[in-house]
Amino acid sequence: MKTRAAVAFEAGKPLEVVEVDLDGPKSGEVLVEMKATGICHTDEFTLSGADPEGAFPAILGHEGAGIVVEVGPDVKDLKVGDHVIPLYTPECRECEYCLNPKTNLCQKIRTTQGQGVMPDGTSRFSYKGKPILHYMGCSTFSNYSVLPEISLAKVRSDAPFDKICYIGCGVTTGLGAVMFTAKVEPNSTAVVFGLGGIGLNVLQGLRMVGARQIIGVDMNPAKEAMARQFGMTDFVNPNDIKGDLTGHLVELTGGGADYSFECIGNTNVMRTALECCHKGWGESIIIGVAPAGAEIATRPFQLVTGRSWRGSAFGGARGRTDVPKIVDMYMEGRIDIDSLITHTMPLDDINKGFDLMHSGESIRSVVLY
Ligand code: NAD
Ligand code: AHE
Ligand code: ZN
Ligand code: ZN
Repeated sequence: MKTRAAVAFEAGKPLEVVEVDLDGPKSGEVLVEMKATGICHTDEFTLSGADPEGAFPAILGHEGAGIVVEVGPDVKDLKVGDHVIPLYTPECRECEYCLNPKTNLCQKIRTTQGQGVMPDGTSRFSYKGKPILHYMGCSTFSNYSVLPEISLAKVRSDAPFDKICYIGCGVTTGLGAVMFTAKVEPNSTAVVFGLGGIGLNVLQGLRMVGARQIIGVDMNPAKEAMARQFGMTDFVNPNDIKGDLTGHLVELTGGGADYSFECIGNTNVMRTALECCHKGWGESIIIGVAPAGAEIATRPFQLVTGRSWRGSAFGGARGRTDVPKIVDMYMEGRIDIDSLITHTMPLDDINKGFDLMHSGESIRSVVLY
């Protein structure tokens, strides 16, 4: 079939909306009509050329929601008409990783997914007879996309696509980092670095679990108002701090934070995030994705004295199990997604979504098909 898609032909160039060819689903695969997709900072990261796994031409996008329109042979748990959210972290429920409760990082198809192809090693997309690569197993910047069944969470059919697409990455990453990765206890103190599409969801996760002090750090003062609406109790703009930011945060938390979350992808900030944690027990969670070649540093003494450094991918969530529950949380009014979707646009204007991210004007832009 033909489908309209925003294609990343080259790193650092705007996307081009063209009609591409899409082959039907093979064994274990599903054809999805995408109804909406968010634009995450990670799409921008890959498009910029900073992603070691970035390969072109490709159809980016990993924060979608849509409807199953065709199932391939051997598909067990999905049928035509099901509403689904694509999962860049699949859940096969049988690999060594899925069977270990310590991780959500299903590895069943990770190698081929990272190469931009389906599990059989080929792409379903092509343009003018040449293959176009998939991205993060999702390619939600295409009106129609083919995904493995294990990369789709079935969700309730009364949830609005234009809001729940954000659960495909940002919402789950932020809430999950608090609930699944850090398992933050009530009455904790926390510092959140970067109050964008991820950090604001960390804030609402912290409020939900009953953290008592929630400090937000961002260089953009325009982020303060929205962050307060999402549970931030104190705002720190590093540019306003004379002297050492780490020391300031340690003082503000009365000795160091119980938890910190880095939601930027800046390795210098990652160091501050670790070192502002409380001696003896403070945990720092890295969420931000740093460019190829970047490395983190600290004095090992920081770890020897009881701080720990951890990372979180997709908030530690197991997609097919946890994503439908997060959709329920939204439908029950327990989390706010609507306020975070600051801009919507048709596919033809997708590059405006990237411009709004660069200028810091948007939290989330959502493309409506
Ligand atoms: P965003 O652009 O919406 O937000 C980033 C925020 O950081 C902005 O508000 C910006 O003003 C602020 N900022 C930038 N530099 C700063 C600095 N030095 N000090 C303080 N604030 C600073 O991005 P996002 O969509 O929220 O994504 C954040 C990061 O999380 C990205 O690196 C993205 O790739 C990553 N991410 C990771 C996962 C995961 O599973 N680990 C999932 C989604 C996104
Ligand atoms: N491809 C990059 C790493 C990118 C990365 O860390 N991705 C996160 C999700 S970001 C979503 O917005 C992730 O899930 N990582 C785990 C994984 O298996 O990719 C690189 O550095 O090579
Ligand atoms: Zn993302
Ligand atoms: Zn698995």
